Amino acid sequence: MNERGIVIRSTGSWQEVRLRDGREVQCKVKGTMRLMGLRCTNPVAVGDVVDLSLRDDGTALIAAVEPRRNYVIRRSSNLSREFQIIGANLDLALLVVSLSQPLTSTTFIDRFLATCEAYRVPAAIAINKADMLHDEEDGDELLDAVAGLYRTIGYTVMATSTVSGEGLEELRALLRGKTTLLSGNSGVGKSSLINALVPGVELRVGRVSDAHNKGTHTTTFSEMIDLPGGGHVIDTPGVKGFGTIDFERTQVAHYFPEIFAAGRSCRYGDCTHTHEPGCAVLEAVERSLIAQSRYASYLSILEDTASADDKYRKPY
Ligand SMILES: Nc1nc2c(ncn2[C@@H]2O[C@H](COP(=O)(O)OP(=O)(O)O)[C@@H](O)[C@H]2O)c(=O)[nH]1
Ligand SMILES: [Mg+2]
Ligand SMILES: [Zn+2]
Repeated sequence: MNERGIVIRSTGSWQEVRLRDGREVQCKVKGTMRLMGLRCTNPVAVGDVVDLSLRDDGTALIAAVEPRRNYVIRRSSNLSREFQIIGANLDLALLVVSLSQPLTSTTFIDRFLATCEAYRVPAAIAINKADMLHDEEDGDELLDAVAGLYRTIGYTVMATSTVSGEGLEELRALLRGKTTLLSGNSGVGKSSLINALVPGVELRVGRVSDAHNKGTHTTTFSEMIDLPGGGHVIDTPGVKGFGTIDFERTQVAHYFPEIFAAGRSCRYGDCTHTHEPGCAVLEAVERSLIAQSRYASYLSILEDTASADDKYRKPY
């Protein structure tokens, strides 16, 4: 019998799909689909709408994935050939960052935001563990600087704490009625935030190891959770780096809104904003109108596209 449903849990090798009548079934992906997604570690992601055929034992085979409205995808590791779709059919991607333990790098933030721009997923940032920053010397200055940087570009940024409750009302309001992907390094507090927003889910939360200030990988699969006021959040395993994929060299600036805006005034239409005379972006960086960190991230993605060019053309 054929059914349609939405993928609510996925480890990559198995999926749990919620059918329209609310039943949840364990699924495997049909072998042929795996081949089609050869370079992708998961041809089916949480948020996907899938067609499946139920088997007598109560499990099902996923036969097809409906076209995605959008998705967030990353390269499994830097310049690796494998891709990972982190979530599909999203209203919002919330990047959870921490500026204390662990420290999320600006490169990570910028690569994530650029990917969201490229795949047309609205993005926002939660700077979690705000309580720790308030306790640290210069912590509030760091918080304001990072929040200010991304707000100026146009992103919604909020400071949150699952310990003090700071920012949780604001976060609740932002997520209401939407399907939101939570992403970020391990140990930044994604699962803790969901636990704070959804009474009773009790997702496993990891300890940040003292030795490396990195979270243990407590969340091992992606999972969609219903929000009490309507909407859904997708908890994901933490990722170390964020490799961007299939960006055209000339397109990279499009994914940095402030660089794109400044670039309209460059002398040459095909300016790469790296060395050209009359480059308005270089001038804006010089005058600190564009943050050094953002420009460095732009260059790092540009470098990846140079080495990846031709080798990894669009997988889809
Ligand atoms: N001080 C502080 N610790 C937090 C906060 N949120 C989470 N943590 C801690 O950070 C660690 C990692 O949290 P977890 O939710 O597993 O992070 P995840 O890997 O992003 O899902 C746990 O020890 C949490 O108790 C916060 O807002 N403030
Ligand atoms: Mg987690
Ligand atoms: Zn330029």
